[in-house]
Amino acid sequence: MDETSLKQSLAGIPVPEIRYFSTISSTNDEAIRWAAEGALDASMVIADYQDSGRGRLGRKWITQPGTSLTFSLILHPSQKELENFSLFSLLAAIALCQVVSTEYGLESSIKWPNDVLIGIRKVCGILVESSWLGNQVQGVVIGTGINILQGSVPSSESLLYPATSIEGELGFPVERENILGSFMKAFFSWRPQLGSKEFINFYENRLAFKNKEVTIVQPGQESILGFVLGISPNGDLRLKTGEEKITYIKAGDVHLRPVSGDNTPLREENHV
Ligand code: BT5
Repeated sequence: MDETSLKQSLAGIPVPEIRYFSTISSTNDEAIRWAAEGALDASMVIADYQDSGRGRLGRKWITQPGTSLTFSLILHPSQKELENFSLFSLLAAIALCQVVSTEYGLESSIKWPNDVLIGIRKVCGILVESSWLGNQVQGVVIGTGINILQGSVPSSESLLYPATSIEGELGFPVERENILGSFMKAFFSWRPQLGSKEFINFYENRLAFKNKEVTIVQPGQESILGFVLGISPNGDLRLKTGEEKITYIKAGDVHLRPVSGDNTPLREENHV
């Protein structure tokens, strides 16, 4: 991967500027800095290797050089997009699901809010962060890590949840640039549909644990037990928590665990 091959793979996609690094700490950190300096909408930071890739709540995103895609897109939301701000975190997950199914014939699902799974294994993690100027959003940074080649899959002891790669699922290697180009096309074709019925339906059709009983564990709060129904128009998880009771879980950090006794393969993991 280099600047030339990246530009070729992004031909025809409205990315005004790319910053490519062979090694960086975290593409999100660079993107947040760049957003504050005035990066244009849809500018992109991409790295062959991150040595301090981040997940949520101080967790790590682990990659190896030359094996995965790690990039961050800077968006300046329009007024209409600001009304659906919380859905930005679902957009990249939708785009990747579409690419892996239409181009590679792989079934994927989304563990709410935005981990992409193939079978029971995580293939992609997404970290959305915003930069603010006073109470105005200056930019949204969508950081995406996709395991492409099998060498990108971290050892199991460093993981909370089993992981896989596109190569591992297909049985043959794929070019990172090809997936990037397809992902970006899908991302920008879904962007105008943020919050539309199609957007919510597409997401709900791929929602992992649908109709399954899960436990939601939120730091400092009592766990909630319920059946996954879908999401609300603003991306909250909709759970059936009683005969007539629906509970909405705000997008944020939760541990979503299948309940003991449910014998789907997913419940082999104790931390989903
Ligand atoms: C995420 O956090 O899944 C968000 C990851 C976002 C990574 C991108 S890469 C580009 C941009 N720059 C950054 O610095 N970050 C973004 P979370 O839901 O908190 O999951 C983190 C957990 O995923 C870790 O604790 C591990 O268990 C697991 N994990 C780490 N590396 C992994 C990998 N390569 N594949 C699958 N799982 C992994």
